[in-house]
Amino acid sequence: MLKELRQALSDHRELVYLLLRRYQSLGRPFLLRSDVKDHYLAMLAERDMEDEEDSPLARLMEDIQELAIAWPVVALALRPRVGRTYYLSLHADDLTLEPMDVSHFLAFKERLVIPALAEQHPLVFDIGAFNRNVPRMRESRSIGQGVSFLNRKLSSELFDQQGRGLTQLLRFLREHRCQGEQLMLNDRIADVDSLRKAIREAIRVLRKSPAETPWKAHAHRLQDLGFEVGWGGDASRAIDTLQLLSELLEAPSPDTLERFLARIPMIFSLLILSPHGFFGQDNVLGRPDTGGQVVYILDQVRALEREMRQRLVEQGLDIHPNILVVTRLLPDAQGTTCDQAEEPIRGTRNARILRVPFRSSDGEILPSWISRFEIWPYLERFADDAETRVLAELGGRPDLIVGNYSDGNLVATLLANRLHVTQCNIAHALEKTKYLYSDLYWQDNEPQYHFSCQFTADLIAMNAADFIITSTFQEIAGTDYSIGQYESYGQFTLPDLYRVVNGVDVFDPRFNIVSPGADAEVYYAYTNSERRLSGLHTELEEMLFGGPSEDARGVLADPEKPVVFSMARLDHIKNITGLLTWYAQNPRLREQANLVLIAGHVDSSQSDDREEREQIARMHALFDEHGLDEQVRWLGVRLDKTLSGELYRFIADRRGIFVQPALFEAFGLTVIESMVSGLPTFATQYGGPLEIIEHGHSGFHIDPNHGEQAAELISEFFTRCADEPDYWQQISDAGMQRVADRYTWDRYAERMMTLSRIYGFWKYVTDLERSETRRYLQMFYSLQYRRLAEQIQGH
Ligand code: UDP
Ligand code: LCN
Repeated sequence: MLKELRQALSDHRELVYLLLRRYQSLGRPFLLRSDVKDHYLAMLAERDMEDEEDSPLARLMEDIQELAIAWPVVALALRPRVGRTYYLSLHADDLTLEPMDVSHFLAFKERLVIPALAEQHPLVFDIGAFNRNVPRMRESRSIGQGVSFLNRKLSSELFDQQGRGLTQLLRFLREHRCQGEQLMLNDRIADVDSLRKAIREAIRVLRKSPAETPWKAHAHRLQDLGFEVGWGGDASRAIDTLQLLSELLEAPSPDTLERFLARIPMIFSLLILSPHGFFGQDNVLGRPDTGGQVVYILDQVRALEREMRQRLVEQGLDIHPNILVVTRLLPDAQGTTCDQAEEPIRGTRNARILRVPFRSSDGEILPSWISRFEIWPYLERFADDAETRVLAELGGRPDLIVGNYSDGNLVATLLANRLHVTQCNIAHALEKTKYLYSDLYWQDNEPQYHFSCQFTADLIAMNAADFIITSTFQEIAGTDYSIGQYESYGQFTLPDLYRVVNGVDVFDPRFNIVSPGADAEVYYAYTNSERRLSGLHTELEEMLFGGPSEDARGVLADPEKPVVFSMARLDHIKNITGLLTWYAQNPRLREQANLVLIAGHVDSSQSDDREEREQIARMHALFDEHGLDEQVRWLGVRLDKTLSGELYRFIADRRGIFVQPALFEAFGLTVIESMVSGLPTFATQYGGPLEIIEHGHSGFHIDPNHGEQAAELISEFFTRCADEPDYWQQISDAGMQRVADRYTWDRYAERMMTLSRIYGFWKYVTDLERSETRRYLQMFYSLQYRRLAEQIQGH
């Protein structure tokens, strides 16, 4: 490989040298993939040369993910395939190319940021040293399919270890209890051979009666044999479960193992953590820091409760699942319910939100909302208080703890550690890749964002989790061209703080892609006439096409035109102002369609968020500058779900479209909501929508950095719709189908419950081996995280 690259450099000496000079002349120490490639292609064009796609030089240029320049030395990060990066140094004078180890590469970058580093031998974080015995996947395509890999691994181990694996399984089956009652196996079965015999006997007993005979009818006899409740509600289900176990004892296969573990009643109570922000059921969407995460969790809880209940019934247990969502109590709740200590979750039997206040170091309760970037000093005390509250509420520990976002995942780590419970992380959005150079220039961002704390919390929580759920593949490992959100934690440095040579490995089997859905009660096809909420249409008509109103700007002069619709929080990253600019600057599109935007507030005095106020000012400036008041309607309102559900459909009735113009979108719930409603959807190519939508089939990708092209694509779509009457329908149908196939909460809940059992078993069999990792992470927490959190002012 290296030989080939050296040959390529020597074959193109002049070109490479001039190219390096060109990079240097840009005067920037770091260049991204796009800069490197653009200048390379420009140089070829200037010299009338073709890019020979398969030549070693072209491949090298294609693989460069990043360049760092300390002239005459250039350090290169090459990423030839997803999840694999290696480093080289290239000397511009003689074009010598040498491999560089990751630590040297990071040190090289550190010196470019801070030439006089105070600490020449910084703290190095290396989790790899602890993961030697953890099985790793090898193929990029396996990333995010951790559970399949683990099933293969576990099933072969059950067989391999001269019976040790099966004995572990037997012990595991004796572990299960609920409310003091023994489940599955009692200690009458001493070893695997007795288990085999007992299974045969139990099946014989159960077969004597009709399939639907309840377990209770045979409970005494089966208990004598060693079996407790949990195998199935009736004889047929119990026989089936016993046969699965028998198959496992005979010849374990990954599929049988998964099906068997999926049936074990292990999860009765669930703790979900989402500490920051306004977490409630009404009037919270669109507030700073609350958006998709709140929607996601509430829908998730409903789906999980259904799934948990169904599984318990099938296994013959009369137990109500218990789900708690623990969040922050906000005394200054601004008209929401966030000041209430407890709130039942609608659409569930027994799930509720518990709210625990943030307290400062002197024990004072924090009254007001603070941004997610400021909350780090409060989390440890929050975890302590939450623990007491949860234990009292559940009468014991939960069976699974699910963290959400960086803060929730850190609290989940603290609690799962103390309570010895399986931990699942959900990131929703990792901030690291959202902000360019947020690691290298962390010190510049520290006063505003405290990324040092957040990234430290992320590293700890990622490595502590038993399993991690992501919404997309790209969240873990990016694409061929861009690095994944988790992948970006693999190797990085916070100059003058610490260096990470192995932060997280995307080939780790703990990663699983389990995508969320859109609430099927609320978001469904515009064609579903029986369920349409036509009673809302007058209100929607007035909202979109009505006259002036205090929370709107713009009155649409021609309501007959189709609507280009977007709805999001008014954050910089959501780029609603970008969409307004593209529309404003494309006369053909302005002619073809109206633009309707639901975002933020029209009156900036109603916003207490600095970033939102900036965006509001920009919106007004664009309206003024481009004279948009007759073609654009901007609504500064927060819609409840029922209304927004009908709104998507209302716009679909009028052959409109939805646009998601974000600079980056981790997943994008609005994208699947609009698609399932039947709106042709145009969404950013940066992040989740790249996977959700198949370009040109179930919607379209747009590049938010090339707004004029995006506007052209949208305009082209309307032109084509005018020429081909079926075109709108075609894209609309394919979008609805895509969501039905891939993004549903039923599927999510089924996967999540299966994963929690398999990883629970995995944790059980590997627990001892992982104590070193736990200790390392605890040390990092105590010595690094706590210090950084304490430095945040005002706590
Ligand atoms: N949403 C809403 N009303 C609003 C603004 C947003 O119901 O006024 C909902 C929207 O329907 C979606 C969620 O908030 O369910 C936003 O989630 P998404 O994943 O698109 O973005 P996030 O805000 O999490 O970045
Ligand atoms: C956070 C985001 O930024 C969105 O992209 C996701 O859809 C949302 O959380 C739910 O996971």
